[in-house]
Amino acid sequence: MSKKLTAIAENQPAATAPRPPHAQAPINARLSQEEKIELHRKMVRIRRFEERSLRAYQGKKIGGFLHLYIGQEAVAVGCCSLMGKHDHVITAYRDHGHAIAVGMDPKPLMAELYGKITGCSKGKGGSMHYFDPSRNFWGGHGIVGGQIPLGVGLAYGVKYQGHKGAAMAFMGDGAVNQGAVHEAYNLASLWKLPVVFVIENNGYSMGTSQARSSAGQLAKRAEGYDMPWGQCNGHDVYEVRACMDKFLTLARETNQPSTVEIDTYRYRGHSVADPDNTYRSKQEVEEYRKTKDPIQVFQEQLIKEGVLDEATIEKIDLEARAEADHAADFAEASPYPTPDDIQKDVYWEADHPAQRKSQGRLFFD
Ligand SMILES: Cc1ncc(C[n+]2csc(CCOP(=O)(O)OP(=O)(O)O)c2C)c(N)n1
Ligand SMILES: [Mg+2]
Repeated sequence: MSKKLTAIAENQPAATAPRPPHAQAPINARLSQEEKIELHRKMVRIRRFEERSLRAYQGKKIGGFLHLYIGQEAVAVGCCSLMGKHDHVITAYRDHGHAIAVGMDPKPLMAELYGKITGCSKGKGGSMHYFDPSRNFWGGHGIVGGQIPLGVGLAYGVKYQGHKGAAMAFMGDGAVNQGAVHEAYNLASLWKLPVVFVIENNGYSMGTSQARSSAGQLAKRAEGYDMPWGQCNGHDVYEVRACMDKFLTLARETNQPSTVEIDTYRYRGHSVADPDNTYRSKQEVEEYRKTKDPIQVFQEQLIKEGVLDEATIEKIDLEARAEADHAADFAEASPYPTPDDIQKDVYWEADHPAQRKSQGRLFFD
């Protein structure tokens, strides 16, 4: 039995469990009703966007990889809702949730999946390479753990420029054994850089459970680098915010890096083309859907608080579905890049030859 299923068996279902005090944490207690609804709306928008992208994939409009974030929405939404002007985000290839959470428009996101020129990476990146520097969102990276040293670089930049901010460097549970992650931990601690390493522990890396691949409590490895660490339940957006607020504040105020492990779960296969019935049972997935779904959990909480009612929930859902459909229509109607576009926006120096400073041959001269 996986660690995840054991955890469920030990807990009561979310609907009947006593509410943790996270709703009363200062960072949550000061949310307005509209801000609480916005957290809910963002999670619904992510889910409907991804469901629509899955239908497009099945209709052969999208090819290659499509790593869905369904089930993990509270993590990206909770973390990104805490961002200030000088905070930054970088993540791995399961990046749709983070992109919508930082405020990217779904139209260029869907167009990117379709490989169209109107995509956020001009159709050259696809699902794994969403990017929006204007929102301090630095991708979307396909090499497991490869984004983590870059996250340290973002934190270095924040400190160097004298800003009060922090970088959140997201990774999956499968990334924690990568050497680059440990090199990044080491430098972050040594140089006192304002970065929070966020492990989204969804229990699996492709088809191998965390229990079979990684020893010990994942975030606790931070202790070896003199960094504080935390762990929280990623099915509850309030808990994610309460936990991350503590570590982001530490980074912004004292340049203290840290690692936070957030327990979560994905309902779909690793990528949509992958088999999903060889390494976990259908019952396990169903159990999560029924008892821990982050949208359901938060919806019930907001109904209890008198913030949401059935009519508003339905309206939010209809709007999210319409938004996803419009994004697909936009993607469908957009043109593909031309062969002439293939060398554009790849290397800055190739696009700006007059300002080039380096010597030697560019890759595609
Ligand atoms: C360096 C490297 N090794 C292997 C792969 C192939 N690969 C892609 S995703 C993945 C599993 C990663 O799992 P995890 O970090 O838990 O992320 P999740 O898919 O659960 O979000 C692997 C091994 C890769 N992309 N990069
Ligand atoms: Mg994983």
